[in-house]
Amino acid sequence: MQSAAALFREVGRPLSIEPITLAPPKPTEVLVRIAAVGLCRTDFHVMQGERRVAMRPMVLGHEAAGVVEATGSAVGGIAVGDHVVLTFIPGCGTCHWCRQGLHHLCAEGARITQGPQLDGTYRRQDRSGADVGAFCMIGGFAERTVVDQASVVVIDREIPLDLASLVACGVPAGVGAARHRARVQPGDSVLVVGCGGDGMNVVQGARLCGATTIIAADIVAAKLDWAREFGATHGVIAQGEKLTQAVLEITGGLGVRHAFVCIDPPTTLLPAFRATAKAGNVVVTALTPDTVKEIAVPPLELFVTQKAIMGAVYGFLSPRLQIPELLSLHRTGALKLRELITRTYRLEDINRGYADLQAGRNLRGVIVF
Ligand code: CXF
Ligand code: ZN
Repeated sequence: MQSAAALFREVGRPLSIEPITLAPPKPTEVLVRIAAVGLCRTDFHVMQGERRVAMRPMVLGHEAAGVVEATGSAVGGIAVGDHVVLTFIPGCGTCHWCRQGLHHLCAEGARITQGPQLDGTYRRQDRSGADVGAFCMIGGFAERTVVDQASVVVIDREIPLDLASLVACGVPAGVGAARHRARVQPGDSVLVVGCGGDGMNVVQGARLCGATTIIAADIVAAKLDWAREFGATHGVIAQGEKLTQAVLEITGGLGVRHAFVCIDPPTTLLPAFRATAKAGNVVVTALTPDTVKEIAVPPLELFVTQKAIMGAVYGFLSPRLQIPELLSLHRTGALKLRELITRTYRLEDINRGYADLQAGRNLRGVIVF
């Protein structure tokens, strides 16, 4: 089968819209017609060479929702016509982590930047017959994809698929970081550094948890206005020491109980750490370019302040169990989704979408098919 796809061929170059040949699903796989796929910054990091992937060409795109068009002979619990969200880490179901329900820590997660399917083979070829990889074993920047059932979560058919795509990455990453990693409590104070796709969802996650001081920090003023709509109580346009100072002023010199590093950890982690109260949490939700091998944190400061620095991938939630839960929260009105989408694009316009992200014009751009 032929499918249009946006191919990552060269670092620093726009994605190339081309037809690819898609092989039919193997026994444990499904064919999915993509309905919507979000323009997450992670794919942009890959395009810029800041996050290396093992092969090119590769179909990027990992925040996708669609409709099942065919299933392999050994697929269970997924049927043709089902509406699905694809998870950017597969839940193999059998590793040490999956057996504990910790799908976000699945052992197979280590292979999501490699290119092949979960079984190690390829389903996509370009016009020259060369194998084409699928980022995160999804390859969502395409009309259709073939993925293992381990990457599929079936959802309620009533949920619009553009909204469903958002709960494949940015929403769980942010909301989960607040609810499941930091475990924000009613009355807590929170700082969110970087109010993009992840950060804005940390803001709404903190609000859901009952935080009463939610400080949004960014260098783009419009994002602070948006953040107030998602629950921020304060906005700070500052970086570095000025950011730390502003947060200390707002919190009476104590710092926040939880700080979230949602953009560029090399420059934001230390200011966020210093804006955090003693024994507080510093949660990193953002990628650091591969070239940066370490970030300095003064060890004596870490020791005496007794703060915890922690990572959160997929918001430390189990996508299989908790993506449907997030959609239920949306249905009750507790979780904003429609408001996250700033602009929609056609696949052919994907590079314009990333230019808009880069220019700070988008909270979430979404490709709608
Ligand atoms: C990323 C996390 C790091 C590996 C690639 C996918 N997730 C979402 O943006
Ligand atoms: Zn993402």
